[in-house]
Amino acid sequence: MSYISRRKWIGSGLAVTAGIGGASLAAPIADRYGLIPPDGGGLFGPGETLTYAAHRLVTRNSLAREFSTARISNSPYPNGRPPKDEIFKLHQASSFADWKLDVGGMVEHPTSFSLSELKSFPSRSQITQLACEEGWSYVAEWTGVPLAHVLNLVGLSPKAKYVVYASLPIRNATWDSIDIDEALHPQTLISYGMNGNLLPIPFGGPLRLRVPRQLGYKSVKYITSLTITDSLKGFGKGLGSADAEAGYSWYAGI
Ligand SMILES: Nc1nc2c(c(=O)[nH]1)N[C@H]1C(S)=C(S)[C@@H](COP(=O)(O)O)O[C@H]1N2
Ligand SMILES: [Mo]
Repeated sequence: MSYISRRKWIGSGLAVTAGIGGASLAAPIADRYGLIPPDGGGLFGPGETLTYAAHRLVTRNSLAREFSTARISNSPYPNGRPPKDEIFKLHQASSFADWKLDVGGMVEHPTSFSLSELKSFPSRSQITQLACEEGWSYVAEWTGVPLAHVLNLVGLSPKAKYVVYASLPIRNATWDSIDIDEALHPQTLISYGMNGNLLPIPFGGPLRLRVPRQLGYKSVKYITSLTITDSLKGFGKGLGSADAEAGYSWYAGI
């Protein structure tokens, strides 16, 4: 038994509990570990709680699959059109020289990073799959600075639980959030490169959060802000993301 960690036993216990008595019985266990997701209430709440808590207890440090260069998709599909908004076009005209990523909230040093600063930090490249909840996917190489690096630079408060991220306010702006486990995971990138080039605008250039362990909608394009918080209650309807407000799962682990 020694080779199976206590966390894994608790995770298996959660799954067994759900099998016998329905997902709602998992909630008290999840609560004890601080693993109730922001959309853990309502009709689908027990299922959301079970999925999130079981993933976090059992596969917290697992890696998203990485592929060989041979598997990179020839024609990746950009979901949505490039922004036509005037404010975006102005940024584009100046090659995004004034694009900023504001990092604030529960950090010691709130900081506004320029693109060139972000590009000067240690980078990581990884070939992963982006999978949309609608059923299509593609494989590409993403390059960027690990979100963990930037969070360490600004000094995360020990109370921090979530990172909320949002697009520039344009027509197809959106916002989402991830927990600190996902934020500090080495494959979670603030991404500015794709397949060896600058990240193309249709794919979220100049800056996109790339969260390869979760469905495509968590990889928000055109990001300009990160807000670190201990609660998602003050953001929108309190469900943790625009997609959760539209009826999708906040936790979209794959
Ligand atoms: N700003 C912004 N980011 C977004 C979206 C969006 O509509 N606006 N769509 C999301 C969804 S639903 C998916 S599946 C992926 C698609 O990524 P792709 O355009 O690289 O295919 O982007 C995500 N990021
Ligand atoms: Mo999607």
